[in-house]
Amino acid sequence: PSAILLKDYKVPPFLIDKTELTFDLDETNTVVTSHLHMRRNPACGKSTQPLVLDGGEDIKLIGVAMDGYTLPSEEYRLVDDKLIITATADEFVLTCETLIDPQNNTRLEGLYRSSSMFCTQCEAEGFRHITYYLDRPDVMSVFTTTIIADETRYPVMLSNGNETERGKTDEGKTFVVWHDPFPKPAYLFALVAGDLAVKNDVFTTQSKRDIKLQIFTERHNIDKVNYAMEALKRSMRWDEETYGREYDLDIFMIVAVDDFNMGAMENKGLNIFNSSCLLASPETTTDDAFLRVESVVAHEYFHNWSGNRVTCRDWFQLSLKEGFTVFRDQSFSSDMHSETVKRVEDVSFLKTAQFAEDAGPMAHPVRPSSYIEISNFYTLTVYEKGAEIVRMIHTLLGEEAFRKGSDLYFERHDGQAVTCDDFVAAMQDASGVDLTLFKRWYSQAGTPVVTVTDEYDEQTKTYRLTVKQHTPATPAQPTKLSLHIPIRVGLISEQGDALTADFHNERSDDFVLHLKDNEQTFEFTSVHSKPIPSLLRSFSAPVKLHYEYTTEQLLLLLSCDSDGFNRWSAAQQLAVNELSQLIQQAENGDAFSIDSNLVAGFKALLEDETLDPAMVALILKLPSQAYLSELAEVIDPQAIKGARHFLKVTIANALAAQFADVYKKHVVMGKYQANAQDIAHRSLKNTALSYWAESADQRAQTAVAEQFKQADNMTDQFAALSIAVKTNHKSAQNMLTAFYEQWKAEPLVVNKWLMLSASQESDDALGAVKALMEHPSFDLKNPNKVRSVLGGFGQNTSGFHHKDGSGYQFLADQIIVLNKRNPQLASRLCTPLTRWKKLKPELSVQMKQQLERILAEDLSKDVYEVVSKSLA
Ligand code: HT7
Ligand code: ZN
Repeated sequence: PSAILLKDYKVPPFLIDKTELTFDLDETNTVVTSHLHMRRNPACGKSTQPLVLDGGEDIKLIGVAMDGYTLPSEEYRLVDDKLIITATADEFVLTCETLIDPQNNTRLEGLYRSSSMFCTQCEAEGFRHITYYLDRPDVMSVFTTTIIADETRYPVMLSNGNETERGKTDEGKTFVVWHDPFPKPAYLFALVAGDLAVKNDVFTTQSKRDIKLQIFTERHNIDKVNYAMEALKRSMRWDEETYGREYDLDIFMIVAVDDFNMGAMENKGLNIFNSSCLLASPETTTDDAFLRVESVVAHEYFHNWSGNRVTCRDWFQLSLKEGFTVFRDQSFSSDMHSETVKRVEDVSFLKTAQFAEDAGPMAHPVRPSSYIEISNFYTLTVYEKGAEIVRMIHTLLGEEAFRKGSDLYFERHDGQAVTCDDFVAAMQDASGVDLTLFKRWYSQAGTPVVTVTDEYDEQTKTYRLTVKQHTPATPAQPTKLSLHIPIRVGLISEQGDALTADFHNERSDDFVLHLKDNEQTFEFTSVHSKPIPSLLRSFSAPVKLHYEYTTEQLLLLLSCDSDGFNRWSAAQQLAVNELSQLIQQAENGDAFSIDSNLVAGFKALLEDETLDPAMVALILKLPSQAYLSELAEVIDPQAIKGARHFLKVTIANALAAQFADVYKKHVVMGKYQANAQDIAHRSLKNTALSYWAESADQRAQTAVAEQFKQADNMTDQFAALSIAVKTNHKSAQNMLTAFYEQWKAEPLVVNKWLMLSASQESDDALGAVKALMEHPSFDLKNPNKVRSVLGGFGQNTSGFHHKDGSGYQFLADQIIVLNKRNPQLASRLCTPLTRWKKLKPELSVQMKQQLERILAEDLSKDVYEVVSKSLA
């Protein structure tokens, strides 16, 4: 397969002003008729280029006509899934009839079946699996869609826009016509048909228009959409208040489907959701999952402006809509709950997963310059690092100018398909802030390393920070340029108070430094005592920061920094320092020994009742095995696991009484609510239990079993079960069995059970995972189930990283099977194998062998791209 390059972008030679589609729905033989009102693109001048329409290997062309004239087979060609028509007029109506088989569409792209319904997924290039089309985001068209089906089986028939007509065909079937007045690219097209239940609501916009809101699910799930509906209304209000964006159509619909490759899809007026991101009830959904529902509902809704009204010119610009929309959904969640907690969670995820991507073989810029399969570029870099870029622009411009920039962007580009440069230009033009150098963030891959040293001159009361930046080489980018990095800094006295200083004619204790060169020194004057710097406050840039903090300084920052984020960051650094030593000891075969500073810091934290329980819980969470792997130069999974376990048990035994006390104090009384306050208490309570259960105090074991039995909500029940499994509770197996029996009718809960079971460490972890894949609740067609089992197995150190390589071989076997059935899913499952170069040599060689074995297969573009780049 060949690569597509950003530099080859050309405007489309044809435009499609109107798209009229008719779907005669049938499980295995759906006939799609399209009438495309086309004309040559005036931007191409006088051209005679042939018309080349995208298609897929899974669609069958029945016939093609131009202005009503049926083309004989010599007047068109089908080459490499493309329909080519050499001779066309300047303006014409092209009619295509195609036959598709939704029932056997296991790729879950285009039109497919999920349970008993029909649904679509067209981003990025799924529409070409429905009919021949100019399937690219810069071709925007007004769609009218007619759905014909047997109403007894498919009483609900939906598409984008407004329903304009409904009636009976001559054969007695029902037809429904939908018209979407907003021109859109084909990737935003959607169709759903099924026997669905609906929850209705109304939202009154700021200009007093009533919008009909509808959420559709399979009948047995309709009692689980209240939370999503409320989240939708909060999102609509927030977008009006924060960005001045009002909803445009008269109706907004969401549909939940069980089989879905990603989280959700922002189709115009008809969002389609993975049911795991929409359905929620206290009994079946954890706090984390509630928050995820809220943020995904918000994310997809926000796309109506940042993505749909203003869309991407080409797929290289994906972060234009995704980075901006992630930034918007993060800000929304932050406003709805706690700003610091949200920031810690987002940064922790970025530093674990995106930094690893940036350091691996698939590293790419936020605006990539080449791809083989675009589905592989829906990445943490495009989404999360893309959001960090928007956040940095927000920091550079300030709240008010950022809003002016956003207003200008929407005003300038409404109804257009544009680039990341257009976004930055609007921000620059509205604010007057020069973003020329800053734009390098879009084109340069890799995580910059920022190293800070300092000196304080007692005589002159001057404090200097010398800051250096360096970005390591990434594939295809051996040399790197310096970036414009905003570094928020605070100064703190050795007593823990804020310390003011003069810097650039401003007296403050909190500054934004603009690092633009490879090395710069920043001088602060009138600083009355030697400061401890609080660096990169709120994580003002996605970089790796190095400063030689002493343990005492970190403990001071942990207890005194006014920036909540950096208090967490100090605790993380303390734990990382401790764990690095333990990992080293494990690798050397030495006995474990720890410093007691972390224990002292945690003790103070547990005894301070004035602190926000959510923050205390976050600080107590030890750096994950995945994050420690990202930090390691050479990954030794067993050593990391052993070190982490030792530290947790040591802290647990030293502070068992405090953990028991905190556990009891933070029990939430009353009816379950997914609000910030209750979530915070549950989080601290369950974190305390996870430590207490690691201690020698037997009462903790009883508490775990009691909580499992008596919990009235999934957060507490699942926390108890997970703790039991992770601490080898004597009843862990019985609890797992009881949990399955209790929840076997709830697929989303069963997925949690599958994941936890697959992650359970044992001598025969692989055997256990194989048995799970034979379990009646498992279904290879369902991506959520595959991700649960294989994702859980990926966290199973003894099983996945078994020294005989059997864990890697098993994952490779699954990838090979899924490569044909569902290439997008298969390709994502490759991620753990792409880290092979960083593993210790005896494991690395085995992982590499499995990648080579996969590469020898007849591969989809998706899997080929990831595996071949990993081996390069
Ligand atoms: N914009 C949506 C992306 C998406 C997707 C991409 C590839 C394959 C399947 C997919 N499902 C959804 C989701 C979003 O970012 O909002
Ligand atoms: Zn998105």
